[in-house]
Amino acid sequence: MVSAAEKDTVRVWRNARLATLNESLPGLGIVEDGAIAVRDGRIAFVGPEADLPAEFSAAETVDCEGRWITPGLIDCHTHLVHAGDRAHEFELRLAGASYEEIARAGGGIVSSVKALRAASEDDLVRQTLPRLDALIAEGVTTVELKSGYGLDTENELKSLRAARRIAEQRDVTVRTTFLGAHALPPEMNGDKAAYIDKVIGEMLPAIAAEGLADAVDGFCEGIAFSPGEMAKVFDAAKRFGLPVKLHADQLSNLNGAALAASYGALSADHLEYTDDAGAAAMAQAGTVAVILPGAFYFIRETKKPPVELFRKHGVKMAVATDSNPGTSPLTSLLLTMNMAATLFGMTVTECIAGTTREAARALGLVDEVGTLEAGKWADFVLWDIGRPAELVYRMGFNPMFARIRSGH
Ligand code: DI6
Ligand code: FE
Repeated sequence: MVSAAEKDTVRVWRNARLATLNESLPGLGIVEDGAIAVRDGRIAFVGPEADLPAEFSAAETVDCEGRWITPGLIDCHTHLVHAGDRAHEFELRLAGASYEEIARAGGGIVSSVKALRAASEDDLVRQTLPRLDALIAEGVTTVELKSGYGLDTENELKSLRAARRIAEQRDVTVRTTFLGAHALPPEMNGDKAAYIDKVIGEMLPAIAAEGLADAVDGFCEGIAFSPGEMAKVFDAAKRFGLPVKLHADQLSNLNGAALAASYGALSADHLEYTDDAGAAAMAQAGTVAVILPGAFYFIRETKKPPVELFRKHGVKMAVATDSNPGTSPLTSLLLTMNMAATLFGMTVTECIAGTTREAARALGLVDEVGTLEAGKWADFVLWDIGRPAELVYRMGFNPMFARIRSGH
C-alpha cells in the first residue's frame, strides 16, 4: 500500500536510455539521454532529459548512470497457481511417452487436478509465491494467473481466491482468468456436454458473483473441448461481461484462432497449427497472438507457430511463459524471449514488445501499462545492459538493476 506521503512524491529518473515501446515511434521507441518523471504512481513525463518541464526541477532525482529502462515486463499467460509438480511424467516422456498419451491414460492435467483439490487455499498461495517471485526478480510487474486445475466449483473458486490473495502479498498487478474448460474432470465420466453445462450454469455464475475473474479462457483441442463447446462457454462469458481468450490450435488445427476472433477475444494462445484464415481472422478482430515457446520446447513440438503469417496480416504478437507443471515448467520471461527468438525467429523488437506492450494488449491493459508514456502507471525496469538485444540474447542471466512499480 502506498502511504499518503509517498503518493504525493514526485520523482525523476534521469540520465537513462529509454526503450519506451511507444507505438508512434519506430522499433523500440528509443529515447537517448532520457528522463521519466512520476507523480502519484503514474508517469507524468517521459522523453529527452533536455525537454523535462521546469515543474520537475525540484523533484527528488535518481541518476540512472546511462542504464536502459524498459516498461515493466508482463507475463500474460500463466498457470502459476498449481499444486505439486509433474516431474514423474517428465521422466515418462523422456522414456518415450507423448504428452497426449499421458493425458489419455489419466495423467496430465488431471493429475494436477488431484493435487490441487488436496491442497488448502493457504497451501496453494504458499506453493505459488516462489514461482511468482522468480518472475518478479526478472522485472515482471504484471502477471496473469489462470485457474483450471480445480475443475469443480469449490476448487476453481479456491484457485481464483488464492490468485487474488497472491496479488495482495506481492507488489505486482495480477489479472485472473477462469479456465474451467481446461480438461474434463474424472467424476464427469466422459460427459463433456454435462461438464460444459456445469462450467456455464454453476461455476461461472459463482465466480462472477465474487468478482474473481477478469477473463474467461478454455482449451480447444482434441484432448479437451471442441469449438462448439467453447462457443457455449464464450456465449456465457459475454453474458457476464467478461472478455475471452483461448488455448487454440496447440496440438492440431480445430480453427480455434478463428473461433476466438469471432468472439473478439483479447488473445488466442499457442497457435502452432493456426492457418492463414485463422491469422486473417485474428487480424480483423484485433485478437493478439500469444506465442508460448516454453510449451513448444518442453513437449518437443516440431510445428512452429506461423509467425510469418501473423506478420503478413498484421497480427500483434505477445510472448509469455505459459508457466505450468505439465508442458512448460518455466518461470523466466527473459529465457522465454530467447526461445521465441531462437526457436521461432522473432526479432529482438518483437520479443521485447511481446513481453511489454503486446502482453498488456492481450490482457486488455494497454491503456494502463506496457509502454513508457505519460498517463500510464509508473511500472518500469532499469537494466545493466549495453543494448536492448541483451535481454533476449542471454540464457539464464538476469541483468535487472532495479524494478519500479507505481513509482516505487
Ligand atoms: N495447454 C497447455 O500447454 C497447458 N494447458 C493447456 O491448455 C498444459 C497444462 C498441463 O499440462 O498441466
Ligand atoms: Fe496455457
